[in-house]
Amino acid sequence: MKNFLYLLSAVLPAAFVSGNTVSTTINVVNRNLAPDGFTRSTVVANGQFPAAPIIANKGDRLVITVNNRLTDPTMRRVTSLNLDGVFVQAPENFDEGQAFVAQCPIAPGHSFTQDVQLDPNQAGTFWYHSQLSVQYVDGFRGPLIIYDPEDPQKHLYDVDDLNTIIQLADWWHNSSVDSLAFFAAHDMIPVADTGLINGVGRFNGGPAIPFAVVNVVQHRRYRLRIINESARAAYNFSIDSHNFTIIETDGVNTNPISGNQIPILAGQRYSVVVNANQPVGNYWINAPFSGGNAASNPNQNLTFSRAILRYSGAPNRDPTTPRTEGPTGSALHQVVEAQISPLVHNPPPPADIQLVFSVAFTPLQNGTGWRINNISYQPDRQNPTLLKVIQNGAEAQFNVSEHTIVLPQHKTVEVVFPSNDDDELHPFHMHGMNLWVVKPDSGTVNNTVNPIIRDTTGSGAAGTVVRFRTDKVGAWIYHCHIMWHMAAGLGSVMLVDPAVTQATVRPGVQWDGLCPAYNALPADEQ
Ligand SMILES: *[C@@H]1O[C@H](CO)[C@@H](O)[C@H](O)[C@H]1NC(C)=O
Ligand SMILES: *[C@@H]1O[C@H](CO)[C@@H](O)[C@H](O)[C@H]1NC(C)=O
Ligand SMILES: *[C@@H]1O[C@H](CO)[C@@H](O)[C@H](O)[C@H]1NC(C)=O
Ligand SMILES: *[C@@H]1O[C@H](CO)[C@@H](O)[C@H](O)[C@H]1NC(C)=O
Ligand SMILES: *[C@@H]1O[C@H](CO)[C@@H](O)[C@H](O)[C@H]1NC(C)=O
Ligand SMILES: *[C@@H]1O[C@H](CO)[C@@H](O)[C@H](O)[C@H]1NC(C)=O
Ligand SMILES: *[C@@H]1O[C@H](CO)[C@@H](O)[C@H](O)[C@H]1NC(C)=O
Ligand SMILES: *[C@@H]1O[C@H](CO)[C@@H](O)[C@H](O)[C@H]1NC(C)=O
Ligand SMILES: *[C@@H]1O[C@H](CO)[C@@H](O)[C@H](O)[C@H]1NC(C)=O
Ligand SMILES: [Cu+2]
Repeated sequence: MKNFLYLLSAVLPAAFVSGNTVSTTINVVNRNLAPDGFTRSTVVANGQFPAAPIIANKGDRLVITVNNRLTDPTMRRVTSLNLDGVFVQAPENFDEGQAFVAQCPIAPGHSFTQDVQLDPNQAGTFWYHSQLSVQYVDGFRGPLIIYDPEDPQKHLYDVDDLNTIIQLADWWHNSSVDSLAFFAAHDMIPVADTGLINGVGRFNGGPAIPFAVVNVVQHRRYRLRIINESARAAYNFSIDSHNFTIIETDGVNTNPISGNQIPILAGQRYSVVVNANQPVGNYWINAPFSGGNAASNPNQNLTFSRAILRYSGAPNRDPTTPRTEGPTGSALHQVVEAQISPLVHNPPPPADIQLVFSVAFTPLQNGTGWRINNISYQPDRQNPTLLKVIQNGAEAQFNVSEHTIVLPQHKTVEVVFPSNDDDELHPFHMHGMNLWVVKPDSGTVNNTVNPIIRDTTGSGAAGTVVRFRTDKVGAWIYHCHIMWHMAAGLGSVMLVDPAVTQATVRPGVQWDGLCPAYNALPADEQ
């Protein structure tokens, strides 16, 4: 019984599910956009930033066709799509999107259709983005919401619609290619110019772009779905004069827990219920972010990283209260990961296998960068992991730098991150499955009774311990969601039973064509 949720999803074959099919076409294009008033070329889905939400119900099938129409040589012209946090089923590992692990990138002029049967038990707040290097920094990122018509938390809120999706994103004026070159040359991630909320923001010296508005009606309760789509920044989310109740972490229902501020790392999602129980008015939503400071980029101004909660009947103007970074001192009731527990009792099984991941950094100029156990992850750019496994099964060979860890099926793996002395948390994100966060950075004990369950958790100075099950065959990347760190080596691949992967994963002709098309590109287009 203790593995109830997991077992249920494992034994229900996709054919049992009678959901609808949600079909979407994403034309990935270059377009000049100015979300903060500064015009730059972007890489965006259907010409929009942020990309339009993909909306589904629990158990639906998602059929997403990506047409690569990229032409701008100042940015990467190949691409790939990841449905972040979605439990892609094991035999569909090839639809997972991780460039150089699950597939070759999609070449310009080519298409790839990802056909994903959603897990019958998975609902909540997700997002989709380019999973090629740091390309999502150039704009290809948007929300993916899986609604649950039988949401067990429905009694806690009245409104949950497109108006209540809150997307936090860091934004750079330079292209990600230039920024990555800067990082490699200086060992310093370029400091974001702007923090965007729902696609708008301001920077020092820029125009006064109107802040995003979340409209509410007094006395109604709103489920805000907050997505940290940042490539680096972590945000402290709060709303002036309002408490909120957290009910979801990364697609997992939680026991309701209240506070007035929550830190959100890159790649993490929370649903919070806000009761519009204050006098009719305009209130600041504060989302100051970390990641560099104004001293290293004079454009950056944390007091601009905000939106407005506007009650129906309030004047159409900014709040008149000071622009703070949220509650402080005795007024601060911060909710930390270690206090949150899943709604459905689902403790982790005892560990069968233990991995220790020591994270360290040596300067990029010396050719290494970020390392896990002294391995700086770099994929084999001609031969993605899954391709090698499909060709060679258990005999597949990997370079050390591919940091591929072969695991047996149906085991519980514990990953221990010893304390590191980095000044920021590394939000490690697992593809295809969830993690039991036995010891979050904010915890002091190992909780094997009711730990938080999510797919992204920060590892830092206090050390963390997570567990996951190897019940899905295939190659699943486990990486830091600070995409700059990942590009500099902070990743590894969990390869579950290559022999069974070879026997069961059947990608099809369109997938088979991706590598030949990619490998035929001139080097500067790859
Ligand atoms: C960004 O672009 C500007 C103008 O081209 C340049 O001066 C600056 O060095 C660039 N910064 C980075 C981090 O690439
Ligand atoms: C988003 O994640 C980044 C990186 O972990 C973090 O610095 C930033 O504060 C987060 N933003 C929010 C709003 O939580
Ligand atoms: C928020 O919660 C705190 C702590 O429970 C409480 O003291 C405060 O009155 C609440 N504020 C509002 C606006 O409900
Ligand atoms: C978030 O708030 C905590 C507690 O006040 C503070 O330690 C941290 O520096 C803040 N982070 C950001 C990104 O503002
Ligand atoms: C941020 O913007 C405000 C309002 O324009 C300004 O008063 C403040 O000096 C700016 N802060 C920084 C660090 O640039
Ligand atoms: C690179 O390594 C050499 C030899 O260990 C060392 O002397 C040098 O300081 C390193 N460079 C940087 C930028 O750390
Ligand atoms: C770490 O890796 C580097 C480069 O691959 C190698 O030279 C060095 O000996 C390794 N150090 C340890 C402690 O394994
Ligand atoms: C190692 O990587 C290179 C390309 O970087 C590739 O040609 C070679 O086949 C790889 N070796 C293995 C064992 O995968
Ligand atoms: C938590 O578990 C890890 C890994 O099993 C272990 O190394 C560590 O000592 C435990 N910590 C505590 C406080 O029990
Ligand atoms: Cu990191």
